[in-house]
Amino acid sequence: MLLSVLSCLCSYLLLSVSGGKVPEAEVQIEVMHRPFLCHRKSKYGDILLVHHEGYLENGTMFHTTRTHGDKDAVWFTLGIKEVMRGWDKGLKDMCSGEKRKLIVPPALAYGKEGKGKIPPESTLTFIIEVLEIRNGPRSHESFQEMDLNDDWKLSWNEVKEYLRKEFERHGYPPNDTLHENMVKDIFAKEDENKDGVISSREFTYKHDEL
Ligand SMILES: *[C@@H]1O[C@H](CO)[C@@H](O)[C@H](O)[C@H]1NC(C)=O
Ligand SMILES: *[C@@H]1O[C@H](CO)[C@@H](O)[C@H](O)[C@H]1NC(C)=O
Ligand SMILES: [Ca+2]
Ligand SMILES: [Ca+2]
Repeated sequence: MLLSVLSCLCSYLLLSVSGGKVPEAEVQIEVMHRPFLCHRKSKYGDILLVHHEGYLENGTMFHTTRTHGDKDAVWFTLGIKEVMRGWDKGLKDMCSGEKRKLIVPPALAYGKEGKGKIPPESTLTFIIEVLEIRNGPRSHESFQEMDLNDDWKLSWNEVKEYLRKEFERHGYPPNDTLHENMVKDIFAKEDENKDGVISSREFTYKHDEL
């Protein structure tokens, strides 16, 4: 709440300084259902399990995760541009069980190019239901969970062990080649000073803000 007030204030100040530049595209959010009980709300860095349906401007559905019951629901990390920016902006502060309709302008979706079935310059409508919210790898809790020897650094093996456990938890068979490749990617991005470990600072303060 405080944050959103601050960011409104900031954009107001920016606007008055720059003499009214074009406001940034916004996602239109409509809460369709909010559960009575809400233990925690989604924040940047969380991983969300969602069902979603996507519609084009003429009402044609171009995608749904509902064809095979709950099997096709998807996990993604909020706030790190893993998904289109409209989702990062439109799925904050959600409760598990909440359902929203998002109307996403092209600038926050597939833009001038479009993609596959989505024509260029499409405003897209999504119906999104959050089934589950978990601490993403960015949270302090997950750092501690990953840091097996409590030295405040993540070694290659600690990250790999974490991936193996996460895969297992989601019902995927462990795959050493895949995990090695993922760890390599993670270290390439996260180990900024290339000392072979990911420090808590390197881990926590990175994609914190968009
Ligand atoms: C809706 O728009 C899409 C993309 O332009 C097009 O392929 C589809 O045929 C349209 N459907 C209807 C019912 O007009
Ligand atoms: C393990 O992952 C590699 C790399 O992604 C893939 O090529 C291979 O097929 C996977 N092996 C199994 C048994 O799933
Ligand atoms: Ca460690
Ligand atoms: Ca490091």
